Amino acid sequence: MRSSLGGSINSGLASLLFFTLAPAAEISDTELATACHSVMHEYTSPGVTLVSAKVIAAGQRNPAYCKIFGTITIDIGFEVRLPVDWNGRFYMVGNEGSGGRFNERNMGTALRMNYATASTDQGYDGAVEGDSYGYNNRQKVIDYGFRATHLSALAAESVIEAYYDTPAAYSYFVAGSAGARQALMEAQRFPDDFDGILLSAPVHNITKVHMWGLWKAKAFSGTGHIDPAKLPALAKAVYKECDDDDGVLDGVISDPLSCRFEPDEHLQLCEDSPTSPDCFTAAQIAALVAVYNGVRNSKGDDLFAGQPVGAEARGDMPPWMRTDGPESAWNDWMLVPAGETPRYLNFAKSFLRYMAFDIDNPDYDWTTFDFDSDPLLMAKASDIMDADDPDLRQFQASGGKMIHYHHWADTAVPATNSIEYFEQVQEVTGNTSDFYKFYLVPGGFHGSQGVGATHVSWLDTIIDWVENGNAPGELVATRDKDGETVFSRKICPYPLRGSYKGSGDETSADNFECVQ
Ligand SMILES: [Ca+2]
Repeated sequence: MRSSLGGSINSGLASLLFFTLAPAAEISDTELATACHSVMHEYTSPGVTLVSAKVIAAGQRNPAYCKIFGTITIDIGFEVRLPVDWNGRFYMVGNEGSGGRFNERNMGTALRMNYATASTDQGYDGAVEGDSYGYNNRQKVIDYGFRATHLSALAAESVIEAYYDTPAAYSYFVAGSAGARQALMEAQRFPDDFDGILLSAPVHNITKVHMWGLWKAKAFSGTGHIDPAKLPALAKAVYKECDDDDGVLDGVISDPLSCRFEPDEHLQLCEDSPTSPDCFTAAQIAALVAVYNGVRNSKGDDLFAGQPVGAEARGDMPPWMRTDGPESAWNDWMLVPAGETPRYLNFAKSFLRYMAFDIDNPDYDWTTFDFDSDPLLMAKASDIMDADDPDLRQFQASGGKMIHYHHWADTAVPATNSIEYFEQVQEVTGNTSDFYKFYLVPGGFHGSQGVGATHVSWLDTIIDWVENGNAPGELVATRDKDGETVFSRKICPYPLRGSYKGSGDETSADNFECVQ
C-alpha cells in the first residue's frame, strides 16, 4: 500500500543489489560511494531536489550507510539513511518537541536494526528560523501541520526504491509525543502511506494541548504557586488513597480513573506556616483541583481532560531530561520553583505568538488567554494542525494497522486525552480490533518508565501484526534495571486493565489478569 511520487525512478543500481545478492563485506568503498552518488545524480521526481549523498562508514553505533539529504518544494527538508545491509523495510521517524530538525536519535535506532529510515524537518530549519517560522505564514503552518511529513514519506519511499532497485516490502511510521501527532495525521489524511503505525503519547490535538499548558500555568501562578518541595507530601496523600486499588501496594496506581483523590479532603491544610513542605494553602489546593479536573470555560464546559493521579512520586526519567536521578513527573511539567518558567509554557508561548491565531502577534501575552472566546479563534490552526479526525475508515479499508499506547503517569500529555480520541474512533468505525489497538501502561512517565513496568516489544508487535496477521491482545511489560527484570505486568487492550489475581508472586505478570 505504499505510495509513489510517480517520478522517473533510476534503476541503475541493480548491479549491486546489496541486500539480496552480495554480502556487505564484498562491496568496496568505491562501489558504495558510486551507488550512493548515482542516486543523487540520476533520481528525478517533481518538486524533489536531492542535495547531497554521502557514504558513512560503519562505526561503533551504526552500520555503513548512504545518507541522502534533499528538499521538497519549497522549504521542506528530508533525510534518508540507507544501510548497506538492508532488512527490506522502511521505518520513518517522527519529530520531537517543536520540530525544525531531523530526528537523528530515532533514525539511529532504526538504522542499527538495518531499516532504511527517514526524517523530515517539517518545513523549517529551527536553527535558522527559530520558533517564529510560522509568523503570518500559512504555508509554513501547513508544512508543519501535515504536508512535510507526507511529502517526505513519499520522497523517501522513492529514494529507497531508486537506491535498492526495489521498493521497501513494508513501511512503518514510529513516533511518540509531537511525532505521534504526525503519525495520526498520516493515518487520517494519507491512509496509504504506511502499512504499520506505532505511536505513543500523542500531542495530536496540539491547539488543545497548548491550552492545557496555559491552564496549568495559570493555576500554578500567583497564590496558586506550589514549590516542588511539597511533591513528596502530595505523592504520599495520593498513594495512600489509591495505590492498593489494583490489589497491590507496589508504588503504581494502575487505574487512575477509579481513584478518588480529593485535594481538599486528603491534603493537610497549612495553618501557621504556608511554606512547610507538608501542607497546602487553600489557594494551592484550589490550583490542584483545577489541574486534576481539567480545562473548563466559565460555563463549566469540559475543554480538555485533567491530569490523572499517579505521576506524583519519584520515578525514572528519560535521559534527555538530563536529571541526576529519579524525580517526580510533576517536576517541570507541572511545578517549577518560584521565578522559573516551565518548559510547557515556553512551548505554548511560541505557539500562541506565531501559530495559533489568524493574525500573529509576536507580543502576545499568554496571561490574557480567554478560555471562553479564544479557543474559537484557534479554529483555523486546529483545522491545519490538530490530528483529531476520528474517521479512520480509509486507513482501515486500506489494510493499515496501528498500535497506540500511552503511559498513565504522563504529565506532558494526559493519558485521558488518548482515551478520548480512541473512543471517538470507536464511535465512528465500530469495532477497531482489525486495525487499531490502544493500550494504557500504568506508572510510566512521558517517554520513560517512571514508576511502572513499561518495557514492551512494541515494534515486534506491530511487525507481527502487519506482516503475519497476528493481531495483538494481552501483552507483557517489564520494569528493567541494569539488565534485570524487577517486575512484570499484564498490559491490556483498552478498555481492559491489569489486575492482581489475589495470590502468587506480585512481581510476575503471570499473577495478573486483564479485567473490565
Ligand atoms: Ca498499586
